[in-house]
Amino acid sequence: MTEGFSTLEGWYTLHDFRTMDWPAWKALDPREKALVQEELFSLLHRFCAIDEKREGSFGLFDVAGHKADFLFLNLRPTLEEITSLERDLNKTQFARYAKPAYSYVSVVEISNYLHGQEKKPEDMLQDPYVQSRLYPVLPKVKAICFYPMNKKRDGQDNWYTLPVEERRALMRDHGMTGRKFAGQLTQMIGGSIGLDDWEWGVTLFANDPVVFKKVVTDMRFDVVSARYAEFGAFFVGNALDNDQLIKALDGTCHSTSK
Ligand code: 76R
Repeated sequence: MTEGFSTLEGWYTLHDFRTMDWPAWKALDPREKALVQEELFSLLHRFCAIDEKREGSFGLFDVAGHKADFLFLNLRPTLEEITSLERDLNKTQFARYAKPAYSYVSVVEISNYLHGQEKKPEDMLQDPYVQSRLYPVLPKVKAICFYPMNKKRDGQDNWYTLPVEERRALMRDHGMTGRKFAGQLTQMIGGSIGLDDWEWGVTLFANDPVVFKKVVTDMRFDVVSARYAEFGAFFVGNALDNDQLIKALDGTCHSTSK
């Protein structure tokens, strides 16, 4: 840990992207389809109940493009709960039709680049704002954008050899750009060094997906992104409630109440 810099960690996250085998799904007998959906809904009810008890958070999204069809996004206090819920989904009949497309594991992270430089981590943890960022209720907005990213370690462009003061100044500019979008966008940063293939998973939530394009474009002009950022694949989608999910699956289900 470099001097003057620390991170706090909250809930573990699993972004579980699935691609539907639509021909197999369409070929299912309607009664069979209803049973598969009912089993899926009982699992989704459990995920939602955890959200209500504040023992994690859950969101389901309809992904645009061919990279995936659905995103199951789950946050939990421990990695054991993450592997267990992943298995629960895999054991459903629905998983025969909803194949793994991509996944990302991280832990919600906030850094003290801008806040709490003088505060001890244990004092920062008392702050209700910090609590709400580390243990977030996923916002009930229309759209989501997810992508993994790194900070470069490439010759002169090495984020990790920059002095902390320089990183802090660059992150201040990043934060200022971000704040121009206050009220239109929520960011959730998942730290994934040592957990997955990239260093962070960035999840953005907004009602208008155009905001994703605008914020990511503006940030490309900040030195921290222009010079040091490397990006993985981008995923974008719409939030799905139970009724919309049934419509998407083109089926019927008796136990749709949340
Ligand atoms: O003000 C604060 O409380 C937090 C300031 C802040 C930090 C520390 C902040 C603000 N971010 C921080 C950390 Mn962010 N963020 C991204 C991306 O596309 C790109 O170019 C980058 C992807 C977006 C769009 C975005 C949005 N942020 C980070 C980190 C960890 C870096 C590290 O530790 O080195 C990453 C990888 C990252 C990436 N950021 C904001 C936003 C927005 C909209 C804000 C202001 C609003 C907010 O605080 O939520």
